[in-house]
Amino acid sequence: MTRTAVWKLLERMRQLGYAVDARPRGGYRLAGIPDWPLPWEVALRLGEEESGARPIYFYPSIPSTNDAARQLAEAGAPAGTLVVADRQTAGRGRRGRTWQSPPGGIYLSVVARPRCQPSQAPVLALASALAVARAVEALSGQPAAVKWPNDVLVHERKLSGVLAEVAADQETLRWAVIGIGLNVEPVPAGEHAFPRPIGLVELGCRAHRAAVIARVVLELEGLLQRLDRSPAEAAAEVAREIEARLVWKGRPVRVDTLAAPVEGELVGVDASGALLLRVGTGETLRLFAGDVTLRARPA
Ligand code: BT5
Repeated sequence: MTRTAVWKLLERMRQLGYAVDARPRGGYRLAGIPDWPLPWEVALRLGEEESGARPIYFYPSIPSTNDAARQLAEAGAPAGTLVVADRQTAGRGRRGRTWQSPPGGIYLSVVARPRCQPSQAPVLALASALAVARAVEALSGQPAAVKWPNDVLVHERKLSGVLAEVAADQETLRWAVIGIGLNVEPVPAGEHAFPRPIGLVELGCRAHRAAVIARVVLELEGLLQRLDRSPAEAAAEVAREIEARLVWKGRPVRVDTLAAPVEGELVGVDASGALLLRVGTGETLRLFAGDVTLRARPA
């Protein structure tokens, strides 16, 4: 390469936030990488340095990574396609709720093409929450809990939320998009009165966002592969591991379902991803969607 070509590349790197020291007759030294989870930084940590191993899109700002990933999935993007953003302007939770997405957080969506049937979608959401919990535990050294179906909590405060969306034709799942939001810095207070969200920084985890994203994706894809290969065993494993981390297990809760709220004792989850709730009649209900809140124990 000519000197000018090298110089041009270094300028481009500096523009992207890389710090490069230059010493006359000595050469160049990489002195620092930008804080952004740029695609090649994520690929490097996935062990996929070869460019194009999987499509990774990075946006400094985007309405919602899930919306972008859904469009890509619909247009035929391969499984593993990743959409990452520094911030979202219209981050979504479940049931039309908002996901606060300030700059510097972790917002990612993965396109998956699981072989399971649409009825097995709930287990995908649970597997995704488990993947986040495992990654957080590995990176922070602290136990993570899961609030069914999709919240990852540490110290009973919400660190991460998962939004799993699927498209199906009759008996087959065309695609799934797994969206994960993970707080780095504390999220500005506002619509969250209780429990106050928590961020990775507060857990003492200062890993680069690209490393966190790679770890979450590797855990997630490991679980998805196992679900493809041996669905029954993998689903049972997911349920077991979720149960071990399940908040409010054995406690009286209320579940707001799309229909009426139901109250009972939270028994656990099963291999289809359903929440098991023992109600007053002694019967155990299986619930596939809803929001769980803790009830005060009756006096
Ligand atoms: C979720 O919904 O927890 C799923 C959040 C998924 C977000 C990711 S980010 C990447 C991808 N792109 C998207 O547009 N979405 C996904 P839900 O269980 O409905 O919880 C939403 C509730 O969590 C809100 O109503 C708030 O109370 C609370 N919340 C909002 N932002 C939060 C944050 N940053 N940290 C903790 N809690 C938050």
